[in-house]
Amino acid sequence: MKEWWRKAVVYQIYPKSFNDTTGNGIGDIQGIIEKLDYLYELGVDVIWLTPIYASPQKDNGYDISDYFAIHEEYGTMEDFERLMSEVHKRGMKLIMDLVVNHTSTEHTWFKEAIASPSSRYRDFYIWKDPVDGAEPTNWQSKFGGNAWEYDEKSGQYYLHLFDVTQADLNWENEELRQAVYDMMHFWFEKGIDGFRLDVINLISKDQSFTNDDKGDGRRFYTDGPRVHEFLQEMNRNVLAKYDSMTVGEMSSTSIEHCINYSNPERRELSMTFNFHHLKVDYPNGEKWALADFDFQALKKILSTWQVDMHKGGGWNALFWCNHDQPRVVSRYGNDQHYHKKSAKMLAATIHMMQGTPYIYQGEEFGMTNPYFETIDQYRDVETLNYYRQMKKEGKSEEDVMAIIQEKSRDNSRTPVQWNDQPHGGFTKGTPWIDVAENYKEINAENAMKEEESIFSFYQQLIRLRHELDIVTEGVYRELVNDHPQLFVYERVMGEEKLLVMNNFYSQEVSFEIPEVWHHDLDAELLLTNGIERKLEKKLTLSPYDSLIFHKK
Ligand code: TEU
Repeated sequence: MKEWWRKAVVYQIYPKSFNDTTGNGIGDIQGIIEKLDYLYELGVDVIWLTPIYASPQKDNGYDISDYFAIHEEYGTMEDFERLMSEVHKRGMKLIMDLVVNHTSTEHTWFKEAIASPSSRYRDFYIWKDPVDGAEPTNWQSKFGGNAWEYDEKSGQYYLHLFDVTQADLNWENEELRQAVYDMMHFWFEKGIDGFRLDVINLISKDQSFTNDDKGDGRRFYTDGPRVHEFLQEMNRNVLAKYDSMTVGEMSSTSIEHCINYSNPERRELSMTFNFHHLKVDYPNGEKWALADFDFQALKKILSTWQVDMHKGGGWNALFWCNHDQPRVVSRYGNDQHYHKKSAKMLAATIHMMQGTPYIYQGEEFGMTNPYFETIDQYRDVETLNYYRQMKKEGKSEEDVMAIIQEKSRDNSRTPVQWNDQPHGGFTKGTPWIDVAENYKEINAENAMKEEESIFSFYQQLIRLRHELDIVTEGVYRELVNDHPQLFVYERVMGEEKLLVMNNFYSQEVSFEIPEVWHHDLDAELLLTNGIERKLEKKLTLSPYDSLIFHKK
């Protein structure tokens, strides 16, 4: 029996924006419980909750102050236990977010560490003396600015690769590692089914702590020297004892490393997220700038990861959206003129690949970027930092806002649009962040009523994955590789084959299907977002058409 998670589809919940039952404008655990039947109907197998632990919420929960407590605004431990049992009752599974590259500076470990350099917790974090009276290295925080913060009292700096309130943990310290494993046991003993591991490939830092004369420092801690050793230790100590699934979030990683993280023989993690396919609209690698997405690069990256991970026995997490990314229909699709059509096409593109697909809340009915007009509608710490930075560099308000509208992490953090009631039915109060204006048309209730909705298309994609082994196991091959507007691939398992054809543009296109399919014109059409038709040697695809054929 292959691992259960190979056939699973995961649904990601960002609790703060999911469903508010108290009227305080912030989503809560009870709100999740109320929507479990909806998720069951969608057909997903696993729910991933982004952090719900006690937190000052400087980074919406990725700054944890107590790993053993539930953030008050979300509810209580009893609420959490009820959620878990309601999830399990429906035959679904629940995974939590494990954020152990850093803690909040409000965590008692850090408070003791900063209060007294002789505390046993001092070494749980990374402290360095100044060099020439300044920061120990030139490493940059992912949220802008230098990654070191000075502590007057001890005259040392501590490292924070993210916000200044997110202090990096020192994984060289064995006691710290043991404390992390104990905490993981606590949650597994409660009955959770696994973890999504936040920026887990950053936990092992090169101990020389040298200046990066070529970059921002990432080469000194990305897939660092002891990361595989640490994950194997975590596996031996914790993961191997439970029938769990784990997905590592890998920042700026490589295929070679991801094979090592996820090949079962290595006993590290079940699968990995990488982000290379979500950087094809970064001009010269720069996130805070605008460019059309590079379609050829997108295909090449996705295809290379399909082929090479398979060869190396690794396992991909498949996704377009999460709480850090703009909405894909606004990004690689067309939310103005082909909203439904392009949302479905994008879904089909990754759901027919090998790996475990992730659906981010609202994606299943095509939520879009909100296109907020003023900076005070944005909440995200990274967005606000870069707003200030770009203004300081002399960019105009108009240019800065145009960039933020496309790039901000808040694009995915607006409230889930449940219906056409005020604030999209998310809250009876005032939401912590505005709902997108299009909630009256684009909402879950409408999608459930319509016959050919994006929601029902996702249901069908999920069903195909559950029913057909070829979707999980078939060998992937890209076809007509350099076509300027089509992404075509096949999956092959023995005699059985799938042909997946997607038009990524709003121009109609005629083309001759790959020769290897010329003898399989009796293949059955499994699913399309357009007009039903037979497979023919010459096909015409309408704007954003997606076609999936099956040859048994
Ligand atoms: O994100 C890690 C990460 O590097 C990015 O996705 C980051 O948000 C992006 O590079 C900024 O441009 C994870 C979490 O998903 C994110 O929400 C947290 O803020 C971050 O870690 C710190 O815990």
